[in-house]
Amino acid sequence: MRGLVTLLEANRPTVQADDGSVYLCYLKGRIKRDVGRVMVGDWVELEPTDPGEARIVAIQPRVNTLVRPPVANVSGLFVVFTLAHPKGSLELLDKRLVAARLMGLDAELVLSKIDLADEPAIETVDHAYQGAGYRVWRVSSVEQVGLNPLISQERRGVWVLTGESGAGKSTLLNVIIPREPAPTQSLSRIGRGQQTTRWVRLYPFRGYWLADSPGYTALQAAASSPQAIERAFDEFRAFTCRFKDCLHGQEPGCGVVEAVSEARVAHWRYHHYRKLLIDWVKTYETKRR
Ligand SMILES: Nc1nc2c(ncn2[C@@H]2O[C@H](COP(=O)(O)OP(=O)(O)O)[C@@H](O)[C@H]2O)c(=O)[nH]1
Ligand SMILES: [Mg+2]
Ligand SMILES: [Zn+2]
Repeated sequence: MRGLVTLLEANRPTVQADDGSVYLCYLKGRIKRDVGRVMVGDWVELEPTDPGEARIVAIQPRVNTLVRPPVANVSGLFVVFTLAHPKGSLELLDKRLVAARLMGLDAELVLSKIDLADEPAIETVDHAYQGAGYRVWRVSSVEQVGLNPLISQERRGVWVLTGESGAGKSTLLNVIIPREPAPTQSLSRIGRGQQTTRWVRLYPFRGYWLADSPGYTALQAAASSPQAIERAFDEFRAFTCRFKDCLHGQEPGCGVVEAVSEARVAHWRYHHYRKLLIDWVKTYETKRR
């Protein structure tokens, strides 16, 4: 039978089979040698051995893998971002969104802790990212505001909560999936690189899977070209440049630069775009040397 690895605790995979039954599994022989470690998110073939136990006999090829948290076959990301307490970095946010795009993942923006943030600041960020083509959800997990629209949205596959430490990921998960609570960070510990969630675990949720991830999440994806970075900024599509391959720098007749000057594109998004391009060129030149 087929199943999904939902937890890998102390190297023993827990698998939920298609019929909903759950098995604590082990790997044996060739599979163990050839494939090595399974990952949370792997689709596997299993053979029940004892009640509640099964042997994994095959692992299906992975579509993609995240390293932090370690999850395979990811469909989408909730990028959790807070404007207050502690205020998140818009640059890190944009880097995450670009990395998601380069990996071909869906991404939705969760503006968290809206009970603590200024309304105009929330509005500015919400507007910018909706304009960039993202679904934006404004939530307060503590006051339980805005959660219904977020959870009612139809999704498929495995979705991972990502974002800076202290953004409110674990708190959000605790309110939308009632269960034994994932540990949240006391505010005094934020920023010390504390790992409060130990194992990645997938929870079945409204027709898809939600990953509870370790405290520190990161996305790494290298762009193959400057154009790949440019394409990750959807809001640029609305403007026309004189040159078809315009990268919106010093080129004459650039519609994007004009849009930035008219505040029709968020200035920080443009600024981060240019930084990513410059970083890309630096990396490229280092590699060529
Ligand atoms: N006021 C308020 N505090 C929140 C909210 N969500 C999370 N927090 C607090 O922010 C801190 C960090 O949250 P946590 O979920 O651990 O962040 P994580 O590192 O992203 O998992 C905790 O002290 C939470 O209680 C919220 O909606 N409103
Ligand atoms: Mg957490
Ligand atoms: Zn341009």
